[in-house]
Amino acid sequence: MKLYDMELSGNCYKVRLLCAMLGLDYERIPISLKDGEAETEEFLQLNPRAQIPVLEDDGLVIWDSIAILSYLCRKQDSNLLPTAAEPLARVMQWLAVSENEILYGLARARAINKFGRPFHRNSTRVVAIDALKLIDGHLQDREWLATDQLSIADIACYPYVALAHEGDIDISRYPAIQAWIGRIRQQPGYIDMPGMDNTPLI
Ligand SMILES: N[C@@H](CCC(=O)N[C@@H](CS)C(=O)NCC(=O)O)C(=O)O
Repeated sequence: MKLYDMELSGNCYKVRLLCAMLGLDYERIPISLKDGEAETEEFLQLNPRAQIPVLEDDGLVIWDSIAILSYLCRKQDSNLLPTAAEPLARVMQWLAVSENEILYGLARARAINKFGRPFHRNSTRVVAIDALKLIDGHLQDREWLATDQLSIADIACYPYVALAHEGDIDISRYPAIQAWIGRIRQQPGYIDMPGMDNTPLI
């Protein structure tokens, strides 16, 4: 398998983290967004959205981190993506949060600071805080987001929460989130990405 990837991308890291947890080997193809490498004719053949991550598996091309996480889980028959109706729906709920509140809040707050992206700081911050309150409230009496065990819902929501400080968003007033981050980091196969050694934890 080939992963079109960027070290500092939280979305790419979701795939790297799942592969590490599942013990999957793959080749990393680095893509530089700032050099326009996702906008070349060749790359647009892989992903017309001009985004990473993209996975290539024996001629099959899959773009979008959620699609890649789902593909790999089903291919490996992993219970990180359950198949029964209710737990599957619970995972989908939190994948939706990862692509909405977390993307428009936490990920964009970070992208302003880290990549100079032209998003609106204050409105981004409001959504980021909403995301943290939602997740912290949900985790008050739960260990994991979707079910009673780790799933790709946790893997998809985790990176931009754990990198919130890079967008000047403080997670230290959300102890349930901090405890959840600690649990994820104890999972077999867990790997970090740059910036995660500075996540404020209890
Ligand atoms: N929903 C997509 C979002 C992917 C995405 O936005 N990737 C960023 C890097 S983290 C990207 O490629 N952005 C293109 C750009 O900034 O030009 C996913 O989860 O894969």
